[in-house]
Amino acid sequence: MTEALDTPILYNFRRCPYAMRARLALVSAGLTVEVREIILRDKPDHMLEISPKGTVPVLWLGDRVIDESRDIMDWALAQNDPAGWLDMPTAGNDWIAQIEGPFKSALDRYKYATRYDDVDATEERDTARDILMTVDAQLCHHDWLFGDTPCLADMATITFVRQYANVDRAWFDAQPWSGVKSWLERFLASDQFANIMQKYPRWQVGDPSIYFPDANRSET
Ligand SMILES: N[C@@H](CCC(=O)N[C@@H](CS)C(=O)NCC(=O)O)C(=O)O
Repeated sequence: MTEALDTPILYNFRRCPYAMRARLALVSAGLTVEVREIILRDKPDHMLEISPKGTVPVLWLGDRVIDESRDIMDWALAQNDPAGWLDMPTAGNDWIAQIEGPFKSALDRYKYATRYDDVDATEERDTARDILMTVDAQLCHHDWLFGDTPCLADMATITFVRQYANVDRAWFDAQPWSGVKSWLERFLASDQFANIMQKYPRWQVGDPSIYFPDANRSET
């Protein structure tokens, strides 16, 4: 019988939008984890042992594995939610479902069109754009999706919007959606984003523990 770890272990990949949103929730909940940075083409044996599906993020609690980013967010915020991210209207869950489903599907086909048969990248780009445009007006009225502060619906989705914007930054910047653009800019300029994007060396068996968030950084 394995026991709960004092400090959970996070198998992580810095640029993965799923891992990014998990880290955002861990920071917001004030939790510390041991971070093990991986590379996707050579995953650690222990990570695959505890989560054979082989996606990041994976949170290892010692007596339990959480290997879906949304579940990591929910687990973290259930313990501590000082910023009130869970306080959101039901439309927040609808928005998260839109982004995780049709938006992400179109984003992958837009970004990696050559990996799919018979995909028109421009059509996929525009499908995703139409989804973003449904929230542009509300983001013109306030800084975050449902008010002046971010909630789970912002933080569970904005890392995918960042990925979308980066496929063709010049095209994204030329679009007329001022609400969505300022939402993303606000996030990219935030301390939270800086905090989750610090770099960690690739983890190898036997390495000393490295913690996330970095104590020195999180005090700033
Ligand atoms: N549903 C999963 C998806 C995670 C996911 O697909 N992560 C990608 C990286 S962004 C991954 O690990 N892919 C496996 C691979 O490329 O080998 C979650 O929410 O955690």
